[in-house]
Amino acid sequence: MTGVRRRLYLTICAAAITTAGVVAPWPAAQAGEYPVLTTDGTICYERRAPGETEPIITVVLSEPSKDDVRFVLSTRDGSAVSPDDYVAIEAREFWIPAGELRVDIVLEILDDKEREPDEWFLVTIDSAEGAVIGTEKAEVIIKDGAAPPEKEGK
Ligand SMILES: [Ca+2]
Ligand SMILES: [Ca+2]
Repeated sequence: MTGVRRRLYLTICAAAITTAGVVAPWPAAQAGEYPVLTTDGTICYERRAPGETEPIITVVLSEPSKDDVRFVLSTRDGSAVSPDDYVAIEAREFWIPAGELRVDIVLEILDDKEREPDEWFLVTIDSAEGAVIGTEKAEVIIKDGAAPPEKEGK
């Protein structure tokens, strides 16, 4: 903290003591005020059958907000690497419209035609406006090849 910012902080703390008698920690006050933004990651296959939808991750709010909630989302390479295994998302802005609880984000997973073990990469919520970030990062697991056909008569 720089000298000026530290002095400002101390001044505000002193003001809080005189007006309220106690100093409430700021982040806790915010956490009660704003909904919490989380994502779970997902497990998907690198190859999709014809007609099968693209894999998605869902970002959800703990409760609806009266304002749009905006956030910036990125991906980070793990054992899965962009652009060989998936298409990276680089600090792209998304939003959940006022009154709604979720947004689906489509992932572009790429089939490299090589046999390999499961691979993973991370999805991170870098910043948010109008919400507190509950999940800073979540894992996307890419399984090799296509999903096995579902057995019938089960
Ligand atoms: Ca791969
Ligand atoms: Ca593969």
